[in-house]
Amino acid sequence: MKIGFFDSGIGGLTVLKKVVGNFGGHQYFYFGDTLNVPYGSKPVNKIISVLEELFEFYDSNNLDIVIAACNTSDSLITRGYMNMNKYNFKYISILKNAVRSIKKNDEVLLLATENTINTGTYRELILSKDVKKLKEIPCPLFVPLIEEGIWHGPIAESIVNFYLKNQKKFSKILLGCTHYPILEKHIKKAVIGEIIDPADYIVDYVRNDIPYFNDIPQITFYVSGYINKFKYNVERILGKNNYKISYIHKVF
Ligand code: DGN
Repeated sequence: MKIGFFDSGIGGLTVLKKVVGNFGGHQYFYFGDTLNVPYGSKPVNKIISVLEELFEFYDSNNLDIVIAACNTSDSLITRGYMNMNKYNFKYISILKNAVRSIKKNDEVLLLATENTINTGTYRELILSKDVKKLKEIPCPLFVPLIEEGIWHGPIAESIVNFYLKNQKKFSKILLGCTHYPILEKHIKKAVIGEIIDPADYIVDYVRNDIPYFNDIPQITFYVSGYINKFKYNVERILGKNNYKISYIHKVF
């Protein structure tokens, strides 16, 4: 099958890694818009126009499934900013899958980008679950930090603590940005609660659509910014796997 992903940068690799790990040898396509990262504070029109062109491209390449590996984009799409009916691929929303983790009476901490929180899409979906409490915290420094490759050590730890220092305990901590699982270790230290990575719920959901295929996965990365920097981070996240990987510079 042909399976597409998209994100502003490397965050969506946390989703790609879990999907490839579970479903094996398909053809995967990933667009990392590192020229425009971060999406969290970009004008909505800019994000939508990139997505329109990307989806046309994915559609004309006959992709079967496109997985939102970017909560910021999906918070707009799920809110109805784009007409998704015109595409032939099946679109998988990360927000709708993420909230399947939320149960009645949960006390939820949502960590996400400013744009994601501002759309109110997560808020609406989470509140419809009759939760006891919802606290939303935008963490705008997380994405630049992660794109810069600073994932461990005192700088990462102090930036996480800067946003989370006064938070104590929740039943669920929803990582509402695909970059954030990279800082999971620090987030776990700062707040008590069950960490939810929406990628796990996507894997569970697409099990009906994607069969396991025992072959070497082929991954094509389309990158709008510097390929070398992106490649370095891909190697850190995907590790030394026996995948067929190619990189193509592409701007939408
Ligand atoms: N990783 C993206 C998300 O899940 O929202 C976007 C992060 C960003 O560009 N700010």
